[in-house]
Amino acid sequence: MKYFLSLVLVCSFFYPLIGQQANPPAPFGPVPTPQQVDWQQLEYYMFIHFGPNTFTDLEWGHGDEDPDVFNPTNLDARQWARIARDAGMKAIIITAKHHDGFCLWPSEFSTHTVRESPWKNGEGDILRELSEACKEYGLKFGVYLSPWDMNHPAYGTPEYNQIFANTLEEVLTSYGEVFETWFDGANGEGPNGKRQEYDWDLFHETVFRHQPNTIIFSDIGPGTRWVGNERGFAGETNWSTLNIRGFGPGVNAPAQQVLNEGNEDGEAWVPAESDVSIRPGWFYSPSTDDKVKSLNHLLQIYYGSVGRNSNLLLNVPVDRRGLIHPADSARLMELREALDASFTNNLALGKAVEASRVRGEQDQFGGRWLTDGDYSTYWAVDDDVRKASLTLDLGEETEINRVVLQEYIPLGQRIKAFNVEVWNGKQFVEIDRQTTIGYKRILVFPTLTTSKVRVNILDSKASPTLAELAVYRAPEMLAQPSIIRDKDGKVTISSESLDAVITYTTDGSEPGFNAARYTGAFDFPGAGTVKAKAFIDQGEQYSETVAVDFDIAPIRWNVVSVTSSGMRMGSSRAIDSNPGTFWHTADDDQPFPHQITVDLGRDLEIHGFFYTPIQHSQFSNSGTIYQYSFLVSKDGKNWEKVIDKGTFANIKNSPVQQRIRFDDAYHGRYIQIVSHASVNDGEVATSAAEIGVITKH
Ligand code: FUL
Repeated sequence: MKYFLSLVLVCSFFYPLIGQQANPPAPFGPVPTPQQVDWQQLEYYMFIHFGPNTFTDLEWGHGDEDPDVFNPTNLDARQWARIARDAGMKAIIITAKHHDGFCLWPSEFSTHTVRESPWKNGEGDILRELSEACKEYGLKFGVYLSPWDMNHPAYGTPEYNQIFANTLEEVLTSYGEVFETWFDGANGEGPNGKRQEYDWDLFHETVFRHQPNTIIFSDIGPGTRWVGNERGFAGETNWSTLNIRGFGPGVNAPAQQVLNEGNEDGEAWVPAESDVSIRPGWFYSPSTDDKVKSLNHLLQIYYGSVGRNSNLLLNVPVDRRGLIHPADSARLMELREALDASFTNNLALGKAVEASRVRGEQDQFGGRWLTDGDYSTYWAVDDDVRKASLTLDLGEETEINRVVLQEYIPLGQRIKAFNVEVWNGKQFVEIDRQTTIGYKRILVFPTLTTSKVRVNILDSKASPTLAELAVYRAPEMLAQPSIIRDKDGKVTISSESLDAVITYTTDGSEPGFNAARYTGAFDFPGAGTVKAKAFIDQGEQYSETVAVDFDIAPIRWNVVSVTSSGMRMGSSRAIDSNPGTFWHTADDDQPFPHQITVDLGRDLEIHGFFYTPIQHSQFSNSGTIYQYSFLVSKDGKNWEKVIDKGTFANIKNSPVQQRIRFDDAYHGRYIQIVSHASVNDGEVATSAAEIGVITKH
């Protein structure tokens, strides 16, 4: 009896728990492998492009370079690994073999390797040095191997596929664990002028035989996919699922936009990896020492990749000494500091979250798991639920400017639409509305003060799950805005800083914090001044005011004639409001004078004109007008000469926009600029980046 009673007591004590225990949601759609889940959590790691191109100043070597050029004076792979670790990166991927075929290890399947170079008298092995340095600094090690090989004599023949597989085997069995194997899909001509038909099945089988846990990168994975650009930005909508059937790496890849955004109902789990270089090129060049991307630019890239459900592979090219240049390492440390200062203090940690729906009403799937700082626990809802709200109570008025959301991806990517609202003391107001979340989504918004944040899941492919909801108050970055207007009179204001609130005016007044907020491009086709200013710290800190004077936009303007037999560069580029493009006469041009005649579409009161010479450094000042005449006409037939043989005085040394004002106003619908001489002696050519009229007094 005693025994029976205690059994009843024990059972009734446990019964409620056992009885209401809800099962976790079943995985939905394609899900990541455990290796892909681990890989996704690396988030940020280093790419290193290094090889003969580093010494020859090329982006693509041709495979015929003398191995003697490869001779770093001070190579230290431990310096690379130390910098990567200090930068907060979790791994390094190196170009073991780029398109020139040069192997950074003494491969027995090539005669174009470090062994043939003078570096360490041909005894060196960069993969050995780097893989050991990675171990020492707690980093994972990965390799980029280009199947395209402009050096190998067998490239373009069936034998080459096996040779490449042997190469893979050699690399993947000699240097310990390789976390990622990076396949470039490029497929150009080899030394015999032939292309190779790649045997991807053989390559993949070889890779997995020796490195079963590696993540294979290519346009279509299978481990991770190219993000569709080399700028470092994933789509705002970014599914980790992709349709791969019928596609291949390289020429057979899905469209770049598809790679950028994934496919909502894609058949395979192939998450995006964003590869981008910290400098303009992938390989080191002394000419880019002063062109390392700014901190603001790198932060934009971080939020555009890691903040949009993609990993970030940031290239830091090693220099000719075999070291990371101080300009790059200094910038990486600034980035690390900015990210630490932004994301160390999660203001939501341990705070209460009220969930409108909870799976089986069970605590094990409740809102509190969103703020426990542990990715392996998650909030979930019943299978038939597609919408829900999560209200985070910060307990007191708190300054915030970042919200981070993470889906629990082992169960698949589910959420299709969500918004975030904050409590303003009276009601919730929306601050952002987006589509996908995935492994990680970071929302950036100007600093605000609130006590409650509400996340509404608005639509989901299956019952939503979320592992984490975090909020932060990141230090804000200030950057001066820039103002541009297109041919149709639409003004765009941008700022390198994602934190800044931008205000603007169009009436000449000073833009204060309470002036109109810039939220998107606006029409401003007439003459006038647009002023803009960037604010952070709720208006406490601000940039200089930027002002741009516009005259009427060239809407419906037409070039009616130009001197040029061939129109080498389209003449409409001289009136497209884009100083980055230009018109240039054909090479077989007629002798001076040259002219360009524009129909302004209607009669205007003309007080002057402007001429912007070519701004493109590559074309320097070819065809820049030195001596000019300017004519006006009402009907395009009878012309009035306003200026006869004037000169743009210092235009050769200072190729900036020239603004010429007339003593009197002229009325006309047609204008003609005549060139009598170029700035270059003996040159018979004319060009213009922009021309236009001044209609303001
Ligand atoms: C591209 C290559 O052609 C570039 O040289 C660079 O290696 C980049 C990461 O991938 O496809």
